[in-house]
Order: sequence, then C-alpha cells, then structure tokens
Amino acid sequence: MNSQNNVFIGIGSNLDDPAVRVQKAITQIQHQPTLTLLAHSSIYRSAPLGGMTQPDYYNAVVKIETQLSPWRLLSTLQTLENENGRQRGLRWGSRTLDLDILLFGALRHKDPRLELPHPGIFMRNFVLTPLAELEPHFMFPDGSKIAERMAECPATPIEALIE
Ligand code: A4P
Ligand code: MG
Repeated sequence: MNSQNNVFIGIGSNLDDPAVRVQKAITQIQHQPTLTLLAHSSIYRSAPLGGMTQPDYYNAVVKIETQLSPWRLLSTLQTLENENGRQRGLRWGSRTLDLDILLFGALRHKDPRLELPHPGIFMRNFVLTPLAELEPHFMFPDGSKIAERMAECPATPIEALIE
C-alpha cells in the first residue's frame, strides 16, 4: 500500500493527569515504528461534550504519515489506548485516553468498525480548532473548507494551554 500522509488523529483525555497523558500520547505516536509524526497541535482544554458530569477534557490533533491500512492503524491506536489503562465503559464517559482517526486522506468509508471521516468532527470545536491550527486552509473530503465548518460548529468555550 502506498504511504498516506494526510492522516489526522484526535487525542483526548479527562482522567489521571490528562494534559500529561495527551503529551505522552503524542510522544508514543512519534515512537511507533509504523507511524511518522508530521505535526502536532497545541493542547486544548474544554468542557465535556455529551452532557454528563465529568472532568474537563484535554485534546490535541496530530498529523501522521503511515503505510498501514486504516484498519491496522485503528488496531495500533487501540493498543496504545489499552496500554494507557483505557477501560471501555460508558459511551461518551470519562477516559484516560481516546484516540480517534479523524481523517485518512480523502477516504470516505463506513463499516461497523470504522467510519471515515470520523462522524463527530464537524460538531466538535475541540477537533476543528486544533486541526485549523495545523492546517488553516484545510479542505475536507466533501470539498468543504475548515473555516466554513468552524463557522457552523457550536462555539463551546475552548482554551489553548500555553506551555
Ligand atoms: N470507530 C468507528 N470509526 C472510528 C474512527 N474514525 N476512529 C469505532 C476511531 N474509532 C472508530 O470507540 C468505539 C468504536 O468506534 C471503536 O471500537 C471503533 O471501532 P471507543 O473509542 O471504543 O468508544 P468511545 O470513545 O466511547 O466512542 P467515541 O466515538 O470515540 O467517543 P467520542 O464520540 O469521541 O466521545 N468532550 C470533550 N470536550 N473532548 C473530548 O475529547 N470525547 C468524548 C468521547 C465525549 N466528550 C468529549 C470528548
Ligand atoms: Mg474513540
């Protein structure tokens, strides 16, 4: 398979020192032999989406290059989640580490295991804001521009952490 270099991963955590976990996840992705880290956003803090009472989330987006298929990439990311003590419980509930494939090049796909682009992207400014930091003129596989998508996204408060 040819190398795909427009792959974006969303990182999220709201448990057990989450800002450090997000930073560590970026380093772990960087050290995966099958992945090449091309860029990473700042870390952002925001209130939990989904209405449940739980701690604030810390999120970031990374851009990688890989020769893995999207399904093998998902398995690699799930192994990293498990190594970070991820307990799969309540959907939308607190988690030590959530790694979502946001985009895999221009691929549009849906099966029971994997949907691309990730279906939550356009409603989540904790995804769009770090993605726009990395790619201010980004165009999605459907041809829409990131600035247009941000204008339509609910403007829930989000704060960039200054390191
Ligand atoms: N799956 C399908 N498509 C994908 C994809 N593109 N990338 C499947 C990754 N996984 C994908 O995910 C459930 C299943 O989705 C996987 O088995 C995979 O086959 P999961 O990570 O096990 O479960 P989850 O985390 O509960 O679901 P999901 O959809 O990742 O949760 P969300 O929707 O991401 O919600 N608020 C703030 N501020 N920041 C956050 O990061 N995150 C959530 C989690 C809620 N509220 C939040 C945040
Ligand atoms: Mg997930």
